[in-house]
Amino acid sequence: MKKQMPKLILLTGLFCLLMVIGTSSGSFAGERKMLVGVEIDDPSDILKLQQMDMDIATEGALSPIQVVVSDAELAKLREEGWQVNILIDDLVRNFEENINIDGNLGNYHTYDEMLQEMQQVAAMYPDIARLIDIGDGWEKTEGLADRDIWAMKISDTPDLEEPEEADVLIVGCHHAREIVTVEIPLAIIRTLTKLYSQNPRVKSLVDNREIWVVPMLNPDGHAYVAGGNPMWRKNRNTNGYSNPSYQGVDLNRNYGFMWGYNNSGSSPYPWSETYRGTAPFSEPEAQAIRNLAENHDFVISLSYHSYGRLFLFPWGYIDEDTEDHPIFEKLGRIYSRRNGYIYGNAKDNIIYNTNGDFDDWMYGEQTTKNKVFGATIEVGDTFQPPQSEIPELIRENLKPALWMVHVAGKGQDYLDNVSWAGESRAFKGRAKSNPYK
Ligand code: 0X9
Ligand code: CA
Ligand code: CA
Ligand code: ZN
Repeated sequence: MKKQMPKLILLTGLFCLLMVIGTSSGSFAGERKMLVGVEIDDPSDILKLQQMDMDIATEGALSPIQVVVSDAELAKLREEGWQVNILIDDLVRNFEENINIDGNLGNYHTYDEMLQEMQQVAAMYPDIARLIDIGDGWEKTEGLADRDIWAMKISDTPDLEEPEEADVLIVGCHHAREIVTVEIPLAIIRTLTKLYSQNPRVKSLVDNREIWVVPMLNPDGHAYVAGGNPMWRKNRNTNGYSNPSYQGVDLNRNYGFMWGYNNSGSSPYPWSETYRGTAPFSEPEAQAIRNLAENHDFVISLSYHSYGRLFLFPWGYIDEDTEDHPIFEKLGRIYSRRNGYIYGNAKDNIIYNTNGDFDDWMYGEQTTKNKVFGATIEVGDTFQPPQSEIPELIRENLKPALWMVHVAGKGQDYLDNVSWAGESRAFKGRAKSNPYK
């Protein structure tokens, strides 16, 4: 007995030491992250921030730019002469107090809550809804967790592929921390199924389209956020590292069109928030979308992100318009006519350049599949809105999303003759190519 005491103390001591090392070596476990506003004088300052590998939280070129920083990054910005204001001084504490109030994300859906709701909908509306497993999160491919990527197909005769019905794809949560982007696709699922028997317009959409809704493309990242890492963006691929600062691939940089075109629109380095992965479609989550898109004839796709109140479309990789620019602009005008979201592309300076993103591949890849009018919607205007704001954010995006589903089956003639009656007074419309003029 006497001999064992010191051993136990020694072991306990060693254990405590390991605990300390364990938390302090992880970049964020113990480290404070802040949300700050950085004043800029010119849109080119955004490129400078990108080159410093800053974690930019807002889009647009309007000052101030919101950035997620550690203490060291804040010091560096100030040293280099940037004007910086702290907006949220501890994002983890803010998350636990305002978002994760009950340990299961409050009214936001966790992965389990989402799956449960999708299972209920599929069971209640078997004539028009099919729940389909379209792939695995990275952790499942490694046997580390058991999360799947779930799609709901909504259409009449949902087991049949009906070529005369236009296909539409709606995806949420490429980025783990953008948790409100799970809620909008889920609301679309609820609306289409619940109102099918009561609302003739909804019935007509469901009967005449094949609508695929994937509320959570990044289930592992989302679970990591729910577990108390509110600023996690990427998937949970370890990239072969045990240090969390080197982990994760940005799923919205992993698509195979102009992948890695340059190093400002995506990063070759695993520690970056915009790490593009080792190869195009290296990640199982992006592969799931590739397989789905190559096996269906999507006409329009909507990818939900947050935040910025924007409707974005290609190109992302260069500052140029696509051949179909007039069509994209019309889609943007329709989407935003009531909610006042601003529409445009990287050339319009409302968004920084990206390469390997979902929209560019959806539209640009035209050999393994047809071209798809891929748009990204940046929901709302705060990073993780309090749960009380979820209904309003759903409301301002629900009808616009259903209009897109409608338009997908209508073709050019419809777009040429669409009526703009009822356009919002708050309508801000097309982005000015230089927001400073
Ligand atoms: O950086 C991104 O992936 C998106 N912004 S976010 O803050 N949610 O991360 C923007 C994607 C832009 N895509 C296009 N311009 N098509
Ligand atoms: Ca919840
Ligand atoms: Ca059908
Ligand atoms: Zn995003």
